[in-house]
Amino acid sequence: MEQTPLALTHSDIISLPLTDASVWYIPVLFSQAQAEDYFHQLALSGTIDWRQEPIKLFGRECIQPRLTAWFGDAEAHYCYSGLQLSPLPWCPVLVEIKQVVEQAVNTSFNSVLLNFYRNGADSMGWHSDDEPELGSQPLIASISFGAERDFVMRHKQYKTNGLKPITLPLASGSCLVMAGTTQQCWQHQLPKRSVRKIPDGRVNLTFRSVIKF
Ligand SMILES: O=C(O)CCC(=O)C(=O)O
Ligand SMILES: [Mn+2]
Repeated sequence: MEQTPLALTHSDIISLPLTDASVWYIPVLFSQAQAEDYFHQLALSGTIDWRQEPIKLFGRECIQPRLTAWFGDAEAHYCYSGLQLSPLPWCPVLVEIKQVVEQAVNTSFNSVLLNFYRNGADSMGWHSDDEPELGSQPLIASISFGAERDFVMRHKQYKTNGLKPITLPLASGSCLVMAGTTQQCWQHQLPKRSVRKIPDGRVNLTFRSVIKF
């Protein structure tokens, strides 16, 4: 098996052959029953105080097309799309998920950004997770529970280097790891889809480590 930063217990790691990026996909980190249970706990049980934050996009104030929540160690402050986020303290369900993820990817995290896409109409636009507080080569582990959604990646120089965007359908219970130069050289998005095609919700958790300045 190719050298990865991940724990070697996962025989089903798919390494994506991308130029200027280190990306791995673990289709089944959580069983379907666990993933369904976590989706219910996070999205439907009232455990998470979901917010729909206003953000600044190209100088204009907009409402995010999804719900979010930010948890982490007390010092893990984060600035994201012009929002200054102070983390909520870890709750038991997130600690439980974090332990599984940390063991699988052999890395510890001090924060997690939660996104709740209520159906296909909710989305996230093109961006890189390249905020200075994540460091220059962050390792980000992204967990999905609920409806499968397409995750699309494009190289920042795709217009001139001929590299094609790639689309990864992220399954419920899966883990996508982005590391190395991925955030420097690539962007990603979660495009909008029709509600008829995707009537159900999806919760995404991106575990990150904020450098404490
Ligand atoms: O929902 C996803 O899979 C992507 C989330 C993401 O890119 C982010 O939180 O920065
Ligand atoms: Mn991102």
